[in-house]
Amino acid sequence: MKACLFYPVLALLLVGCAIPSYSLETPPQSSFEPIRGIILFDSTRDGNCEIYSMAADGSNQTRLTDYPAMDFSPSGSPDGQWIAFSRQTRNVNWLYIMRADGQDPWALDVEGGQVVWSPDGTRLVYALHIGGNAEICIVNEDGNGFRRLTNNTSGDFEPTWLPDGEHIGWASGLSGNADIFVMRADGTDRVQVTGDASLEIYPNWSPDGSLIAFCSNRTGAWEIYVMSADGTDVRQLTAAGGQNACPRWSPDGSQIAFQSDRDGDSEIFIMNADGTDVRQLTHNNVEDAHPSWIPVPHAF
Ligand SMILES: [Ca+2]
Ligand SMILES: [Ca+2]
Ligand SMILES: [Ca+2]
Repeated sequence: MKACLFYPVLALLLVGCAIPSYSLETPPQSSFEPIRGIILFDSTRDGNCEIYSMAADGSNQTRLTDYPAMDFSPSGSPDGQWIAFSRQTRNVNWLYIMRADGQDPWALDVEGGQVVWSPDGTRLVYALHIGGNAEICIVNEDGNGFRRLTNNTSGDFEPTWLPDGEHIGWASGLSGNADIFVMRADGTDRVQVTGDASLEIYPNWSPDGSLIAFCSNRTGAWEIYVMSADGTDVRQLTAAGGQNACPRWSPDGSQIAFQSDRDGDSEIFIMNADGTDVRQLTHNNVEDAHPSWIPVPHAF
C-alpha cells in the first residue's frame, strides 16, 4: 500500500471590515514574523495512511483520521471548517468530507482521488479513472452534480482551482508527455501552459493568480519550479536532491509547502516563495505526503 508515496509519473478570504483603531494597550509586534497557517498532509506513521494537520512551523502534528484502510490527499474548505479527502475501501478510492478536527466523516458516494475544494466552497474537483485512464471531474460538495470535464485517452491528473474559481488547472498527457493545462470549470476553452519535452505535473496557482508552482523532471531530477501564469519566466526553486513534488502556496502567497524524499523517505517541507529558507516539518522514516494549506480564520 503505497498511495502515500510520491505519485509515480503521471500518476482569500478578504473580510470587509473597518480598520481597527489600536489602543495603547496593543502589544508591540515581534520583529520576527511567525509562519501562520495550518498544513494538512497524509502519513503512514501510524501503520496505514491517515490524515494529519500541523501548524505551518511543524508544531502540533495531530492525527485526524483513524481508519483501517487508507485516508489520503486532504483539501481544506475555504472557510477552514471542513476537509475533503479520499478513503480507500475495497481497493476503490472514495471521496469523503469531515470536520476540520476529523470528526463526523461522511461519504459522498463518489469515486475519486486528488480532490481539491473550490474557492467558493461549493464544488470539488478531482481525478477519476474512467475506462482505463484518468479524467478530471467535478461534483458539488454534497455529492450531487457530477460532471466529467475531460474525455480522452491520456492521463489527466492533479487538478486544482485557479483563484478565480472559474478555471481549473491540471496535468495531462495530452501533449504526448506531461504538461500543465487550464480549462474553464465546464471543461471548455482548454489552454496548454507548458510545452517542454520533459514531464510537468502538480500545478498550483499563487493566491493572486500570477504565478504557477509546479514539478518537473527537466533536469533529470524531480524539482519544484515557479513560472508566470502564461508559462514564461520559469525559475527553479529546489536543488537539494531527492524527488520534490506537490508544491502548495500558502494562503498569503509568501510560502510554498512541498514534499521531498531527500532524506530517504517522503517528508513535508516549507520554503519561501523564492525558494529560500527551506524548513523540514516532518522527521521520521515513513511517508509524509500531499501537503495542503487550510485557511485559518484566526491567527494562532
Ligand atoms: Ca484522460
Ligand atoms: Ca512536458
Ligand atoms: Ca517521513
